Amino acid sequence: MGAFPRHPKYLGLNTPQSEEYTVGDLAVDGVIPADVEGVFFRAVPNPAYPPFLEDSAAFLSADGMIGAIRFAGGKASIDLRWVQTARHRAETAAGRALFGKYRNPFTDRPEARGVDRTVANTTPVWHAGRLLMCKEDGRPYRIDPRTLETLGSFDFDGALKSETMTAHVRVDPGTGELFFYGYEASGLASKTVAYCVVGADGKLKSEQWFDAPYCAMMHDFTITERYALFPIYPTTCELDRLEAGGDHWIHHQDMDSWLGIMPRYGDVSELRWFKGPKGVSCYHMMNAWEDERGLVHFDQCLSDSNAFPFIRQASGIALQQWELNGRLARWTIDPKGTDDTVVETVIGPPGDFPVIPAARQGRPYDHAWMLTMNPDRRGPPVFGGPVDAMFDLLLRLDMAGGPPQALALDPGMCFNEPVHVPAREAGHEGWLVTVVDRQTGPESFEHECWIVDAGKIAAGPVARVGIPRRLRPQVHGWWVSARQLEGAA
Ligand code: V55
Ligand code: FE
Repeated sequence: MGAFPRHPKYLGLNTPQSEEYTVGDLAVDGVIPADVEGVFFRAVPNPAYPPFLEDSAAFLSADGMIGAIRFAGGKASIDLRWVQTARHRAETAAGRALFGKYRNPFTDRPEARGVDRTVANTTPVWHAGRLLMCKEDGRPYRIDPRTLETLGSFDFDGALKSETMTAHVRVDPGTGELFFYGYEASGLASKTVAYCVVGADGKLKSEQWFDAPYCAMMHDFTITERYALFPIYPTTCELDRLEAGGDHWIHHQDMDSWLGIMPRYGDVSELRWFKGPKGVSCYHMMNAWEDERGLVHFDQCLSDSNAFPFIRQASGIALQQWELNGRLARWTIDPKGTDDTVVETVIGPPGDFPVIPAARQGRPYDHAWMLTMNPDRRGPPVFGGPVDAMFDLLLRLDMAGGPPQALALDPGMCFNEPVHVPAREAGHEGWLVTVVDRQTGPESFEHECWIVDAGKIAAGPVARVGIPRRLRPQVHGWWVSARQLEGAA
C-alpha cells in the first residue's frame, strides 16, 4: 500500500486499515447473553490504494471489506476480509488505483475500462441462506458467510435485469420475501428504477421498471403490509456533468421531494406520487406502516439539506453540519384519498442509523433505536466517517410518545450502527450489538463490541468484547443467527 494524502479523509479513525485478519477467543468483560448466538456482519469501506485525483466523496467509493464478529457459546471471534470485487482485483493486479471519482467512470484510467466499478461496501444483506454485500451503484457480491470468501457478482442466477441493487432492502417478517429496488437501473444517470420481489426461496419473482420524477439518489425505501414506498429527494445526477469529470450528485434546495406508493404486489402503473417539501433529504428510513383508518405513516431521518458535507459543497449550499435541521419525521398520506401532499409531523430528534426489530418491519411498532449526538457532551465529537463526526449517543425511542432512554458515551468515544438481536424470552426487547471506538491519542484508537439490553440501554453494556486490531468506521451491519447460518445455501 502506498502513501495516502495527509488529509482528514485518511487520518485518525479514517486511516486506511487494509490488513485482513482472524482473531479468536476475544477478551470478554461481562457475560454474552445466550440469545447472542450468531454473527454480526459489518460493511467497512476501506481504500486499498491512494487516489490519483482529488475526490471529496472518496469515502463512498472506498473498497468494501466485510467483517464478521462471531458469537458462539459465550465466546467471540472476528474475521475481516476484502470483498474481492472485479475492481479490487484489477487494482491489486495493477498495484495502484485505476478508478477515479465516486460514480464517475469518465475519470478512470484506461485500464479500468469495462471493469465493474462497484465496491460492495455498504450493507451485508442476508436472505434465503445467502449473504450479499450490497452497494447502490451496482449489483451485489455474494460472500461465503463462513469463510468470507467472495463468490462473485450476483444477479439472482441470471434473473436480474437491473444494473443495480440498492443497499437498503426490506424483508417481510411474515412472508420471508425480500423487497428491493435498484435506481439508475438502465445505466448511469438514468431515471429508471427497478422494483423487485424475491421469494422466501431466494428466487426473483418479479422485476418491474418505472421512471422516477428525476434521477435521484434513492438510498433507502420502505414497505408496509400492503404497499411499497419510494421516497425521492432532490439530490440529482446529470450525464453531462459526469462527462465533464464532475461530481455524481448535486443537491437542489428549490426542487420538490416525492413519495411514490403502490400496492406491493401491484403493477408499477399503479404508482401514485405524493408531493413532499422542497430541498429535504434522507438517507435512512425507520419504518412505514398502516393504521386502522388506512393511512400510511412513513418514519425517516430527515434533514433540510443533504447530510453529506461534500454534496452540499459541490452544490454551492453553505450550510454547516449543525445547521441542517434534522429530525425524525413522519410523513402521513392517505393512499385512497384525494389530497396529494404529504403531512409531516416531527416525532423524534435529529440523528441517523434507525433500528427496529425485524419482526416489526412494515408494521406498527412500539419502540425503536437510533444514534445521535449527545447535546451535553463536553468537547468535540470523534472525527471520522462520511460526515466527519461520529455519533456518541444511543437512543431508545418510545413510539407512543413516552420519554426516550439514552446511553451516552464519554468524550473521545463513538458508536457505529447497532444491529438488533431478538430475545427468546417473551416480553424481552432483545439486545443491541454495536462497535464502540475510543480515541486514545491523535492517531490511536481502541475498539470494543458492546452488547446492550435493548430495553434497558441506559444501564450500559452487559458485555464488552475487546477487538485487539484496528477497525475503520462501519457503514451498515446485519445480524444472522446461528440457526439462520445453519440453513446457509
Ligand atoms: C451512503 C453510503 C454509501 C453510498 C451512498 O450512508 C450513501 C449513505 C458507503 O456508501 O454509496
Ligand atoms: Fe445506508
